[in-house]
Amino acid sequence: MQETLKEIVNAAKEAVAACSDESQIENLRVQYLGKKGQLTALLKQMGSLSAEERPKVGALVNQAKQELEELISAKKQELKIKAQENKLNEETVDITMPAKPVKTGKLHPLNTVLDDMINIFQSMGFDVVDGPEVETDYYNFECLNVPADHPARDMQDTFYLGENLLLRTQTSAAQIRTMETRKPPIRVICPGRVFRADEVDATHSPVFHQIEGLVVDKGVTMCDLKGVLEEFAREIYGSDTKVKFRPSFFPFTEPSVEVDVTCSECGGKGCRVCKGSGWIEILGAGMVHPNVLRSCGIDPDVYSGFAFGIGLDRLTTTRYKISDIRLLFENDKRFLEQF
Ligand code: 2U9
Repeated sequence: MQETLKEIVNAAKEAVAACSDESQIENLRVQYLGKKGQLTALLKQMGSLSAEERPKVGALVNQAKQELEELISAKKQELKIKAQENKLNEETVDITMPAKPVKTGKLHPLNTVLDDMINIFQSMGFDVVDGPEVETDYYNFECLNVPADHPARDMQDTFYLGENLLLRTQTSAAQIRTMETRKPPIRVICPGRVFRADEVDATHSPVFHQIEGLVVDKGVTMCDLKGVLEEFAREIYGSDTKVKFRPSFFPFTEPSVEVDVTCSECGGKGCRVCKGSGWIEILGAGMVHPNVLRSCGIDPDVYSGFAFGIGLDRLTTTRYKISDIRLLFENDKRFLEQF
């Protein structure tokens, strides 16, 4: 029996030494040490030995069993480490390989210009306020001193959603709400999408963008309006830009002005862009009408204010020399990737 034991142990040692993968070593463990394994079988034969031999052989078998257990578990560990190393080697990243190009998104040109404008007004102390695109007739027209028979209130010019609901034609309502909820001093700009029932062509779209501004405080005058708008124009078009204020009319401001800047294309000499005049109109503005202040609960005898409205789309098309406003809304990647 001792001979058999020696043979089994030697064969097992050889097999373990030759073993090269984890499943093979597990098979060997079962073959030698498992319930039906060769060493277990040997232990079962102990009954046939004499009482004198039994403890001696038993001790030898157990010793052999422990030796094989240790051998197999050491081999298992060794194979596991080897397998891990192989896996790591196979998965090595070649850091010299050129990376796959990452496609980055870009800001829409309208947003680039909008961000610039927000920065300019924020640097002058303006807050940015927002408002709904669906408005009531009251906030869009009535509160702004737009009379019932004004052409802007016509179905031909405004998108009505119901008797009293409409798509806002300007962002002024957000500023009305600001006046209703905040006490002066108020300094806000309100950028956003606005809607008018215009025919679509190269310079008109039924959806476009505005930035309106409002300042209300004690002692606000036309001088403040000129100072703020001149600063804005010079920041946008360059420090040598000249600014011209022409009298105009809006129901919500009195007096009202339209503001022109020297054409950035020709420097004021006259060219195709400014149609030979040397000037480009960029915005409308004025002193907030006393009726508008009154309808928001602000006493026009104590407070005064100025307001302005700037069309973002035209500012963007002139800055980037975009020939057709429709390009801003079509979201054609070939167009957008140029900015
Ligand atoms: C309040 C009171 C008055 C906003 C103003 C304009 C003049 C104006 C146009 C510019 C180009 C519209 O997009 S556009 O076609 N806007 O000329 N907007 S004054 O006046 C306000 C605003 C809010 C409470």
